[in-house]
Amino acid sequence: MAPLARTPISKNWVFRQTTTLNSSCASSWLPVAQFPTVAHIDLLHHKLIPDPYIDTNELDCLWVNDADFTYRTTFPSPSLPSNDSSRAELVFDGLDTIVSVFFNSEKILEGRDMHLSYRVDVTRLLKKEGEENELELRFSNAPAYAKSEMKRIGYKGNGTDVHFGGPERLFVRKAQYHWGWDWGPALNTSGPWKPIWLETFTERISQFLVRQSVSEDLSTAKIIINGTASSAQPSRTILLTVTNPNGSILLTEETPISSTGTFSTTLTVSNPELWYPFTYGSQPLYTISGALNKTSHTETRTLGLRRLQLLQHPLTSAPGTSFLFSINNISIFCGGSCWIPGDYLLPRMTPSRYSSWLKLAKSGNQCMIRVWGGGIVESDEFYRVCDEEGILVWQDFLFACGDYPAEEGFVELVKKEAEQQVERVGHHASLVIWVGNNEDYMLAEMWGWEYDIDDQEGPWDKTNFPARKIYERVLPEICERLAGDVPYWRSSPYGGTTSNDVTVGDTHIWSVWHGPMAPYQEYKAYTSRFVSEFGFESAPSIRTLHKAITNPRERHWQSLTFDAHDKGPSHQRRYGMYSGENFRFRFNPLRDFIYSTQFLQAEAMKYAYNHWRRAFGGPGAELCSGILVWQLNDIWPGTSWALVDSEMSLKPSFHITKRALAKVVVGVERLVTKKTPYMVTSYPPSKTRAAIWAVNGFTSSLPATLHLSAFDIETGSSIALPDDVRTRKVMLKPNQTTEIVEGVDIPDADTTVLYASLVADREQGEQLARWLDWPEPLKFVHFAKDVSVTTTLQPSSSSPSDSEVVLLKADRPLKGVVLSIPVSAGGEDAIWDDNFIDLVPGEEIRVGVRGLDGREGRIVTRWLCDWEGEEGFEL
Ligand code: BMA
Repeated sequence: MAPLARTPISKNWVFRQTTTLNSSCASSWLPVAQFPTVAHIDLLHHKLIPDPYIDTNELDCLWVNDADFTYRTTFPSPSLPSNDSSRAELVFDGLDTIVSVFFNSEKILEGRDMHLSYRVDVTRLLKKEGEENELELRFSNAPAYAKSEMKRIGYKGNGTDVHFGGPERLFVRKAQYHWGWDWGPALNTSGPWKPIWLETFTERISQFLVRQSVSEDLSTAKIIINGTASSAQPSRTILLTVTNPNGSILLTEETPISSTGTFSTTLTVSNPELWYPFTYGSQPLYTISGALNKTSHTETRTLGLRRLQLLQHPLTSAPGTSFLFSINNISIFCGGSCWIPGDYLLPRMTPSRYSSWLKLAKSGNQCMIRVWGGGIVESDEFYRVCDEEGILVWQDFLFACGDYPAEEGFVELVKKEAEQQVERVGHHASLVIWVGNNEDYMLAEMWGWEYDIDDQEGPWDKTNFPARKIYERVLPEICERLAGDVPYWRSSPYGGTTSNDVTVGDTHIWSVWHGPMAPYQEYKAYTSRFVSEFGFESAPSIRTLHKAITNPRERHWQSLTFDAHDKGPSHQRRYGMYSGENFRFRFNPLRDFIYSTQFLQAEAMKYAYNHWRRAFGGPGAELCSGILVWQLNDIWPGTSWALVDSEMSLKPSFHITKRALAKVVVGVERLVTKKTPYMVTSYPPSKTRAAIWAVNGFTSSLPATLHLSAFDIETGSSIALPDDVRTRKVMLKPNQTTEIVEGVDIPDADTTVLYASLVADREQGEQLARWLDWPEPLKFVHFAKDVSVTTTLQPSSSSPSDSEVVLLKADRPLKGVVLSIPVSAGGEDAIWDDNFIDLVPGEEIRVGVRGLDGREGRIVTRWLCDWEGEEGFEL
C-alpha cells in the first residue's frame, strides 16, 4: 500500500489587498516574502508599510488591520495511487482568521478560528497528475467580523470591563493580543500563518493520543495509547513501538483496529528512566510510534515519563491548601516567568528563536514558563525544547481579560479548538497544567458581573458572565477526556473564596505596580500558595530604546515616542512615585532613566522572589510553591515588565531572579524593632535586628557555614560583630527552607550594610550564596562619593574560549553595580554572566563575559547614586 505523502504548498504564493485602504496599496498581485506568512510581513517586504515596531509607525500601519487580503498559488497535481480508496486532502495548519478558501474555483472552506487547523477532502477537485491546481485564500479583516459578531451575539459587558483592545475581540477566535496590549502595539494580522499541505493516502492515522501514568512507587510507567485510523480495509492492525532514550527498541505490539477505526492499548515500561525538570534531574525521552499496516502511515510522539501531581494538601501552620507541583514524588519549586508571543508577525518565529528564548530562561534558573492566554498555544517546537531542556509549562487556554460570550456557535468553535490543542501538545512531559483563562474570574469580581461562586450548577447563560460554561463545563470535560494526567485549573488566578485568595490556588499580585501601587517592600504581605503573575516595569537597554526611537530629540522618557513604546497605563506616575519613595533618582539623560527604572524593577523582584522562595518552607508548610514573574520576554523594542528586552538584552531583574532561583540561596530580612512613636509621622520604624535564612534546592541535606560581616556604608570600614554571629555552622534541610538566625543585632543599623556568605563545608569550601542587606529607604542612605571601582580582565582557563572573566571590586559598599560597554564604544554590549551586583570592600567578584572583543578598556560601571559623585554635583 502506498505510504501517505505530504507535499507542502509553500511555493508561488502571491497576495493582494482586496479592499481599497491606504490608496489601494498592494492592489495588484505581488509575490509573498515567505511562506507561511501574514499580510504585514509581505507589505513590509515590499516596503509598502514602515516597520511597525519603530517610532510611531504603529499608527501608519493601522489601516492594514482593517484591510482584506487574498492569497493565491498554483501547484501541480501529484500522482494519486490508482486505487479507489485513495484520497487527497488539503491540510491547513492555521489560517488567520476570517477566510473563504477556494480550490480550483470551488469554495471548500469557511474559516473562523485562527487556532484551528482544517482538513478538506479535495479528491474530487484535484486536477489530473501534472496539471496545475489553484488555491485561493480570501481573508477578510477580523475587526469588522468581530464587530458584526458582537452585534449578532450581544455583548454582556459594559466596554470598560475588557482590559486591552476593544470588546469585539472577545467575539472572534483569534490571538487576543492582536488588538494591542499594555506591552505592545495594535497589530492585527491576517493570512496563512501556518503551513499548508496536500496529503495523499489510502489510509491514515487520524488520531494518535499518547498519555501516561507512572506508578506511585515509580517502578512502572503505563503508556496509554488511543487513536483512530481511517482505513478502507477491515481487520487491520497498528504496530506500536516504544524506543528507549538511548535509541534501542524497548517493545513492540501489534494492536487491532476495530471496525469503526479505533484502537486502544496500554503498554507498560518497567523501571522507567524518569524525566525531571532540569532543577531536579535529567530529561530522558522515549519515542512512541504507531505504524499503520507497518508502512502506509506512521505517527510518533516523544515522551518523557514522569509522575505528575498537583498537590493541594492542608498546611500545618497556615490556612488553606498548598498549590504544589510534584514530579516523581519530589516537591518542585516552580520559579520562572510568563511568556507572551514572540512576535506579532508570528510566521517570523523560527525554531531557533524559540530555542534561544527558552534556553535563556533556563540559564536564569527558571524551571517553569507560563504560556499566557492572550496569545497562542505555542508551536510544537516550543514544547519540544521544553521537554528537552526540562522546563515545565503552564498553559492557559486562549481567553484573556474579558467577558466572553457563550453562544452556541462560539462554544462549538472553542470546543473544536481546545480539543485540537490538547491533542496536539498534550503529550509533552513538560506540560503540567491546563488553565481555563487569564484573569476572567478576577475581572468578574472586579467589575461586578453576575458571578455567584456558590452556584456551581448553572446554566449561566442568563447571567452576564456566560463564559462560565466554557471554563466550568466545556474545557474540563475536554481535559478529562484528552489531557491524561495533566490537571485542569479554572482560571489564572483562581481558588478559594475569591480568585486572588492567597490561601488557595494561584494569584496575580498587581497591588504592587498596578492597583493601589503598594510599596514593593510589601510583597511579603501578598504571599500566596502560587504566584502565577506579578511584575514591575522598567526600560530596556539603551541600544534597544535607540532602536525603538530613531529621532535623537525624542530619546527621553517624556517624549511621545517613548510613551508610544511604553503602553503600561500611567507608567510615568509609577516610575516617579516608586523612585521617589525609594532613592534619590535621576531620569535624565536617558541612560539614567534606564538605570533608575531597571534598579527599581530589580529591587522589586528581589523582595518578591526572595520572600516567596523562603516561603517554600518545608513539607506540609509550603506557603508558596511557585513564582512566575510577568513577563519573561518583550515582543517589540519597548518598556514593559519584561526581564529581557526584545533584543534579548538582560535587564538587572533577570540576574536578580537568577540568583533567587539558584540551587542555594541565603537571605536576610531586617525586622522592625521599634515602631514610629505614637502620633508621629514621617519617621520610618527602626529595624535594628536581622533574621537570616537559606533555601537548599538539593534533595539531600547540605552542611555549610554562614559568615556574617558588616560595613559602614559611607566609609567602607568594617564593623565588629559578636563572635557567635560572625560564623555559624548550619545543616541546610533538603529541598526546603532553613531558618538560620532568628535575630541578630545590627550595629548602627541605619548606616550599616550586612554581608551574609554561605560557604559549603567541603574541601573546596566554595561560596554557595551571598547576600547584602541595606537599610531602607535607600533615599536616606549617605553613599560615599569618592569611590574607586575597578574592573580587570583575566583570561579564563575553565570557561569556553570565547568567554573571559572580569574581576570587579570597590573600596566602599556599593549597591546595584552594572557593567556595560557604552554605545560610544561601537557594537553591541558584551554579554555578562552576572550583573547588578552589590559590592563590599575587600571582595573581588568574578564576572564571566562574552563579546568583549578587546573593549575591556571601555567597560563602564554604574551604581546607585553614582551621579552624586560627579564633579559639580550638589544635592
Ligand atoms: C496582567 C496580564 C496582562 C498584562 C499584565 C500587565 O494582568 O495578564 O494582561 O499585560 O497584567 O499589566
